[in-house]
Amino acid sequence: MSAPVLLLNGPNLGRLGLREPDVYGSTTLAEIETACTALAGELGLDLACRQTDHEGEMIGWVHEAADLGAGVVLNPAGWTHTSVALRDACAQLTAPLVEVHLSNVHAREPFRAHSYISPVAAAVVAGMGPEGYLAALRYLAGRLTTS
Ligand code: DHK
Repeated sequence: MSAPVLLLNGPNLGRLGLREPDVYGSTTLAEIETACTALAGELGLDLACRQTDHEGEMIGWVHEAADLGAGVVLNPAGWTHTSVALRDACAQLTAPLVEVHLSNVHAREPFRAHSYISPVAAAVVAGMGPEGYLAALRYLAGRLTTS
C-alpha cells in the first residue's frame, strides 16, 4: 500500500503565478501540484494536495494527517511567522513534516526569518522555488514506511 502524504499550502499560495512573480516565480499552484502528483506516483506515495486561506481549515487538515499517520509537506506561508495554533497542530503529527518555502525567507524582511513551525518540522526547505516541494517528497519517500 502507498504511504499517505498531504501537501498543504497556506494563504495566498492559490495566487501563485499572479502574486509577486519577482519573489514567487511564474509557476502556478496547479502546475506545482501536477508535478508533485506525478513524482509521488513514481515514489509510491499516495498524495493529496490542498490549499486554503483559512487557518481553521488548515488546522483540521493537519489533525487529519495526525490521525492517518500521514507525512506532510507544508508551506504555511504567512502563518509560518504568526501561528502558534498551527504549530501546536503540527506538533501532533507522528510522521515527518517538511516545511517548504518557495523564497529564501532568510534573505528577505527580518520578520520572515522566524518560523513557529520549524521546531516541529523534520526538515525545512527555503529558496528552491517549486523544486522545493519535489525535494520534500523525495525526502519523505525515504522515511515513510508502507504496509
Ligand atoms: C510564502 C508566503 O506567503 C510568505 O508569507 C512567507 C512563503 C514565504 C514562501 O516563500 O513560500 O514569508
